[in-house]
Amino acid sequence: MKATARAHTNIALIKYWGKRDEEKILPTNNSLSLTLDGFHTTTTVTFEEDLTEDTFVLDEQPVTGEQYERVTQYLDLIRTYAGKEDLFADVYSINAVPTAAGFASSASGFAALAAAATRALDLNVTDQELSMLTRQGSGSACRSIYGGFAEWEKGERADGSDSYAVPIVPADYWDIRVAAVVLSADKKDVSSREGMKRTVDTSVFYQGWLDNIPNDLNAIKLGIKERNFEQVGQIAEANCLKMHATTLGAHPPFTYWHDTTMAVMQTVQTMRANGIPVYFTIDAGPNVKVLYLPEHEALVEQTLREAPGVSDVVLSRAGNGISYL
Ligand code: 2P0
Repeated sequence: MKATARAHTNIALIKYWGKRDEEKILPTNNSLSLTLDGFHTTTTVTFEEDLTEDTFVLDEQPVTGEQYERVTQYLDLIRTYAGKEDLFADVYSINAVPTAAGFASSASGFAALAAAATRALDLNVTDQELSMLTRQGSGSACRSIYGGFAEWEKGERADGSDSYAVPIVPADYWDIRVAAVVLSADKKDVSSREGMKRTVDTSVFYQGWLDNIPNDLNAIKLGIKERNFEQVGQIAEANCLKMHATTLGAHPPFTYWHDTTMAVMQTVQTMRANGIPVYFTIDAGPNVKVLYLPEHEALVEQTLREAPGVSDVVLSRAGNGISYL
């Protein structure tokens, strides 16, 4: 009862920002992402009759505490789903997500864990079922089941049975690229979980965020289908700014931006004014991700490296969905 799965992280172009059910991880709005090939997690799950508890080894180090609890609680969910409550597992993970690149490893981590655990238990799940199971580990992870562009449908039902991601176009549909601009390796002040909860509960701008989502989604999906880079970039950048605006309207107010974040945003806008089509997006942290086309790679990388406060630039292409090794 052993299986190994690999999943890649993803970057949201229409952000997931808010939950309607925190326990089941059900979102208030649909989101849309691009899976990236540069960053992945490979996880082997081995269920054995004679184990008396779960073990979790990450990058050759045994994991305890909160991180271990999150994995073992997630395995409880899979065990319940499989009707095998008494079966424990060894979980062995390797993260090829440069932590300094500012990508949350929870997306690739939970997608690989869900895929390996269900395969190890011989559960015949569809991609949709796997996405639904993955969602319950970490929301954004449910989009990493697929390569290329994927949309997480928020669903309406209270039990979450209609809340999962669906593929939009595969990784080879369009060679669109992302530069991760590394500014700070500091631990963030407000975690994404806490930040989105505070925003939903208190932000005077939250309703405006929700009201705009359908327009942004329709426009970006049309842009993707037509491979219209300007349209996709403009919508992604504007959607990111709207998400971050909600944090300023929260109580107490907060922002994920540093002065260096704004300097990179300005660098991107200056490149654009000079005729290079580039757009930024920012998640729940200070680092900036820049969307660009292959023909501008050298110039984009060099310009970003020279921007104030930049410590590294990591380039990535569109990546594939779950694979089993
Ligand atoms: C996203 N983020 O769509 C958004 C944009 C951060 C900003 O998904 O609580 O780690 O595990 O469901 O998935 C980060 O949140 O949160 C996130 P949980 P998750 O990528």
